[in-house]
Amino acid sequence: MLPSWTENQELRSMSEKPRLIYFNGRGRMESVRWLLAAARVEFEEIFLDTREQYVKLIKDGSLMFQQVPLVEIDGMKMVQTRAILSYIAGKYNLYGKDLKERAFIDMYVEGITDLMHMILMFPFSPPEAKEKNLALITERATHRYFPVFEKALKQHGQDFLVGNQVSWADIQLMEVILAVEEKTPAVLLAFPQLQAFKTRMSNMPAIKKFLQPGSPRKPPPDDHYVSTVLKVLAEE
Ligand SMILES: N[C@@H](CCC(=O)N[C@@H](CS)C(=O)NCC(=O)O)C(=O)O
Repeated sequence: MLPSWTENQELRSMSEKPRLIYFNGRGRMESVRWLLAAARVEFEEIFLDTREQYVKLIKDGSLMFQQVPLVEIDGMKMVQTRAILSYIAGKYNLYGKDLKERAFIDMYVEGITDLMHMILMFPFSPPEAKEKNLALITERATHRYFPVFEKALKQHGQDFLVGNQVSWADIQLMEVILAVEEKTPAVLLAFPQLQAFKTRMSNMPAIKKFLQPGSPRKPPPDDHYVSTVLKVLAEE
C-alpha cells in the first residue's frame, strides 16, 4: 500500500537534514552541533542576524517559548536545548542502554550544562565583572566539576563515562573541557584521566573532523557575536 500524504510528508522530513536556526556563534546551539557531528549527521544552519528574522519566527509560531535555539528535525520544530539534545542522543544511540545508564548520563550532562552556562554567559558580563567571572569559571571547573569526571573515569575504568561506549555525556564533557581550556590553558594539569580522555576523544574520526578548520564548529564568541545577539533579542 502507498503511504498516505501525511506519512509521505513524515518520510520526506525524516530523510531531510536537520536545520539549525540560531546565531552564527556558539551559545546554546554549540552542544547541538557537537552532538550531531559526533553522530555523523550532516545539518544545515540558518543564522539570525536581524531582529526581523527573529520576530518573524515568533509571529509564524515557530518558537514555542519565543526563544531560540530552534531545530527542525524529523518534521518537528524543536525548541529547548535539552529536549533537542536528548532527542538526538536517543535517536543516534548516544543515550545509554538502559534507564540507569540514562540516569547517569542525565546527571553528568546537567552538571556540565551548569558549568557551560557560566561560560556562555561570560561574554555578556559587564567589563567590571569579567575578572571575577573568569576566576569563578576556573574555580568551579577545578574544584567542583572536573574532579567528578576525573573520579568517574578512574573508577569506571572504561574509555567513556557511562557503559563502555561513547554517549552524550562524553561529547558534552569534551566540549566543556575545550571551552574551559580556552580560558585557562593549564586547567587539566591536575587531571590525568581528563587529559587522556581528551586525547581519546580528539582521535575519534567524527570528533577529529569537527575539530578541524572549516567544520560547523563555531569560534569563541567575539564582540560582533555579542552585539548581534543583543541586537536580535533586544526589545524596542
Ligand atoms: N531554556 C531555553 C532557554 C533558551 C534561551 O534563553 N534562549 C535565548 C537565546 S540563547 C533567547 O531566545 N532569549 C530570548 C528570550 O528569552 O526572550 C533553552 O535551553 O533552550
